[in-house]
Amino acid sequence: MTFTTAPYTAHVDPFAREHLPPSAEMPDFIFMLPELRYPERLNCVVELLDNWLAKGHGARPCFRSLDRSYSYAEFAALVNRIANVLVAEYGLIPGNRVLLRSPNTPLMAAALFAVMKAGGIAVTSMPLLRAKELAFMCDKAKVALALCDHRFLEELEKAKLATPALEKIVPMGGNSSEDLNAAIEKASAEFTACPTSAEDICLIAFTSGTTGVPKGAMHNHRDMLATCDTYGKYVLEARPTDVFIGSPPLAFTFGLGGGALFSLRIGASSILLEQAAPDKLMEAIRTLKPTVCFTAPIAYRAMLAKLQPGDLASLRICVSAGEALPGATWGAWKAATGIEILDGIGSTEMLHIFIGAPAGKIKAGSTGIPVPGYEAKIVDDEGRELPRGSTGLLAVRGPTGCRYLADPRQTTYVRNGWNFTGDTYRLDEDGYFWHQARSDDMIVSAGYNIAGPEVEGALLSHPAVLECAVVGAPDLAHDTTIVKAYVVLRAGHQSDGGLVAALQEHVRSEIAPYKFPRVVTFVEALPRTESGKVQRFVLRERARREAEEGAGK
Ligand code: 3UK
Repeated sequence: MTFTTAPYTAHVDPFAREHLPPSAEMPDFIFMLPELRYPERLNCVVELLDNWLAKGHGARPCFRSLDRSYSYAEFAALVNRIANVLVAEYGLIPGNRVLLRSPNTPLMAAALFAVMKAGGIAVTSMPLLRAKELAFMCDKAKVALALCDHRFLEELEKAKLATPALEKIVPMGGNSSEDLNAAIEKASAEFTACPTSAEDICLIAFTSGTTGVPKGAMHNHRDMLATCDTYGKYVLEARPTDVFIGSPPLAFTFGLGGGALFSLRIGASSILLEQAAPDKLMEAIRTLKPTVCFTAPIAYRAMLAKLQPGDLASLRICVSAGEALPGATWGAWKAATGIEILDGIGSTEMLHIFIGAPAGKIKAGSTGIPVPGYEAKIVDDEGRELPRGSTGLLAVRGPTGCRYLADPRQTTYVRNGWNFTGDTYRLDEDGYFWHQARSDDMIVSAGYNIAGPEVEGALLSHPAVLECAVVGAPDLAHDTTIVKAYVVLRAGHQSDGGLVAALQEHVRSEIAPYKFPRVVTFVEALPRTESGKVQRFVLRERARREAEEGAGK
């Protein structure tokens, strides 16, 4: 008879453990760097917060919003008070899921870390999500308790009617007697962290899903630190004196890292903005003088269009992710600010960035090289590794990886231990990775494979173009697919036939002529997901409709 000892866990509620993918479907986790050898018992909040107090750094700035700042000591006390309320008032048991719904505020960050410190699992949701999406998440992750900014209750109340899982919604940040604030005031500022295992799940992040049903990506306490000790340490190279700012929501793991984890790991501070559209972000940078900025390519382009000399003088590091950063945007930002944007590809499944070059090693237009601690390769459809110089599917592995919550799509993302992100990349002779397209966004036209983002990059280098997206459109008359561009113009440019011809000519002179957009349609804005990505499938659908309508005329 053989006896196996179950691995240590502090979770009393076994839900997450029981809904992990079977071990045969797990990605390989590799811990090559010495800093990635974490102890078996690990609560990430102790490492990110309590240890700074123990080191006497309690008076240092930790988080601030436009109207309030918190030192490390104040923030840690807030986390402890919320953790006490969660356990004593709402009966949180280690392993329980807690939904968080709020714009980026220090209170939202404190609630998130309180859940983790108490051994719970934070299920983060973006404020833009509607009742249907929230109900889906609560159902899927069996969330009984939700903490919700008092201004965003309505959709969640509606969701509660639609799912039996959700039992209680606690408003936060308001003045009502049921508000978390009221309970916090009475709670103790001391709380001993739940002695979680490094492998106890502490976060379920739902993919924003450019298509299809969202997937819940599960991450553990070790993962929270591993992203800091790889990307944060070796690529970002931020310092304790840095001040972070950014636009992505904390509910998007890009924002969780950039807005909270990376700064806490090194004892630096972070500015959380409730509203972070490019204008507001620029205004906050001007007045609060942060040094590190996290945002998406579209925001860098929007800021460029409005930049006055000296506006962003405090910044020394800029990070871009979520979509490919075209070389044209990189170059224009450098010319205007002197800063070389760090592009990086990350995913909800991998938690954060796994390919990206550090300052001084950047090739404009390329995503970069694997982050230390990660391995990346390009493979063909059968999973065979392709040599440098080839284009193929991106596969990665490292200390973090994909664990979907009870989802058959696990075997699409993870194959033979490698994570397949769904992107097509070219690996150049120097080992740099160049994003081509989401694999399902590749356009096959007259026998050629055309990567929409390459055509977009060429269009963007034309002065009239503010934003654009390129998709394949049916050409019903010739039974083929053609390249179609949807273009948002900069103010002051006229959308006429002359401009269409000029844009087409411009693309033909920038890249191989067969890639030029046969059709150019001007639009006011591009459809985007709540995390800011262009929804090319919406445009493909629109292009199909337009082709059919055109044929019917
Ligand atoms: C695409 C990129 C080219 C790519 C994310 C940083 O975007 C994040 O996570 P999501 O789950 O989407 C993942 C997919 O987005 N992508 C992201 N960054 C880039 N494509 N260049 C890039 N620099 O298709 C990827 O598979 O929403 C980004 C950190 C954490 C994240 N969750």
